[in-house]
Amino acid sequence: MALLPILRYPDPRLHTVATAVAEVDEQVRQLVDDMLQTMYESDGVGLAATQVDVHRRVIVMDTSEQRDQPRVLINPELVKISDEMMVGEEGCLSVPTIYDAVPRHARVTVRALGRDGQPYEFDAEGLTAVCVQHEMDHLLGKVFVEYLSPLKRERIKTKMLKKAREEQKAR
Ligand code: GNR
Ligand code: NI
Repeated sequence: MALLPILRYPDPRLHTVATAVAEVDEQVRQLVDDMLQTMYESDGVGLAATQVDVHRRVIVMDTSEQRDQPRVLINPELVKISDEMMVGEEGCLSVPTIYDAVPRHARVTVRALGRDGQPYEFDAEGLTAVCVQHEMDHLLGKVFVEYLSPLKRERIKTKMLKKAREEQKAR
């Protein structure tokens, strides 16, 4: 297992479109395990491979209270989405300290491959539905701040660059 460094917005690599996994082999299982460790260590509810600079369609999530229900989504697809939308406060490990409202489908049905390479489906609502949509956006190169106004996005960009400079100085 290994802790992986997480890319920070506005890193241009966050806008890379991930490609499908052809086969769930040992290398993919290693990536999944490293991503799970990184997600738990960072107290995130989800992590997309894009965020650790691996541009394959791989997501890990755990939206359980006890943080003991890891989910692995390889080549995820939304097979059903509700017309009903909801707006929740989102954050992102790639945009630390920033939280804002994003509209999402209230309910989704997801099909994906698990860590064992077998296809499975599940219905999600609430935080799990939000998280699936947030993570699938990452795989398309999209960060949640892109749903905000250009003015807010510019302010966030400036704040993140300043924060990165200060962290650099402190090292
Ligand atoms: O940890 C996370 N929390 C969160 C809260 C509300 C909506 C989405 C998320 S995902 C985020 C982890 C992350 O950045 N995943 O890409
Ligand atoms: Ni994120």
